[in-house]
Amino acid sequence: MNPTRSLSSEELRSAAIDVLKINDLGTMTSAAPNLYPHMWSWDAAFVAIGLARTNVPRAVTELRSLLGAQWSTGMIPHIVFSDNDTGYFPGFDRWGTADAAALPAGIRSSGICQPPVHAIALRHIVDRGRENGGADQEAAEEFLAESFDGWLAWHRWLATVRDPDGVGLVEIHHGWESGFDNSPRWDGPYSRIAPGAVPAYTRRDVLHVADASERPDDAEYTKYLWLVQQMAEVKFDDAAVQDVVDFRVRDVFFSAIMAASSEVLAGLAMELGREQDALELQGMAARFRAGVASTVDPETGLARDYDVLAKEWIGTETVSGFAPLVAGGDPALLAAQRDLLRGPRWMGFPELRFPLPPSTSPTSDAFRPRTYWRGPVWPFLNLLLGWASARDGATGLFAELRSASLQQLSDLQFGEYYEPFTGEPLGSLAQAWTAAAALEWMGTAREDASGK
Ligand code: 2M8
Repeated sequence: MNPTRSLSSEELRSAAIDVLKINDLGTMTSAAPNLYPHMWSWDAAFVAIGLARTNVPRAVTELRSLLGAQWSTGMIPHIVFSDNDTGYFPGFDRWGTADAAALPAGIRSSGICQPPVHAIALRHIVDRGRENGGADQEAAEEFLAESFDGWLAWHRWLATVRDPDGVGLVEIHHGWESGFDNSPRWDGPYSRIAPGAVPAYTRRDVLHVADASERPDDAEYTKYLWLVQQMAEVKFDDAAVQDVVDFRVRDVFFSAIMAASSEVLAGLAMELGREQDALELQGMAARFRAGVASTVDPETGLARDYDVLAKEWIGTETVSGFAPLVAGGDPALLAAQRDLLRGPRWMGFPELRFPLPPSTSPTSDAFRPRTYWRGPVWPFLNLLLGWASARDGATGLFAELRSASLQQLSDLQFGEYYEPFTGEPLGSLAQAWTAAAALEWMGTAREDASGK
């Protein structure tokens, strides 16, 4: 790109569409061309949001493929392995899920899950279908009716198996379930894990990034594999996993997505005339919203995770502390969180290339500007924060996030994550959910910036 010339939105749109095409494997989209040659659960939801802006039937196919891998328990697995096995590690065999009773026949998947963004994606597909009318509307409505029970089963599984005590927080059993793999949020829980013998392995992820130090280190990786092994030993049976696994954390950001998505799914249930299901889903939304709000540290104003095994709060200053903004709820809490987000520890930190929240606050000792989930800016997260801001009438914050995100993404690299001070794209390039975020930002109207 010629830096002296400003980019037209048509150029950005067509570059983003190209990235989704490069990653298109037919009925699923790889998260990235080389580093992640399979379908990831929450990536697929964001990809579907982007695809809904350009091709509603293809967006439907994305979610249909993901739902096709749903376990008989209701769990939606975090990776659905494609046939395009270019050596991602750990692959299907290393996961050991072939012995899991709940794995559907003919499906190759991992045995853990990721945050439930899917109902939000379904809402986008239905809305775009209705806007376009005709065949798009038909495809979207048909998919809504056909898939609703699957999404409901997914939410029920999370609300029961992963929150057995009804505290309104989802318990996770691996940092990979959070999607924030090596975030400093998980340093405490991982520091207490002493892995047993893990069979020898060769990492592939470090071959696909310019600098291996951006990725989790080998000691972290061995712990990741140890947890997989613990779960595989009990064949990924839900009750048994909870008893044996060395990582048990109530993840506040996952819980916030559960709250927001349950509310959205309740709205879709009403449209289908399923009032009882809508009431149940509204109940889930209220419970998880309250659970998220209950974690807020009165001193920092940030929401916190809870380490179940160590019985302690995790107060590291990461972007997950803004979980209430995603969950929605008490207007005073949301207003305070918006002030904090715009303040000097986050979007207002003076040296930022673009005023967008880094994954860890630059004021924290744990901040690392180039290391994966320890500091870089993640574009898809900004889209989620923008969506929640628009939902809550925070049009000012929405417009700020939108404008800075479109500037960031005009480098046309669609980086997996970005260095906060230089704006350099890092990790994988041509990352599918980053391209999808660009398409969705472009599709949303410029909102009146005079709002909250
Ligand atoms: C990253 O996670 C995978 C493991 O699930 C990996 O590092 O191999 C995370 O950023 C996760 O949030 C994301 O869904 C996945 C694919 O983009 O990559």
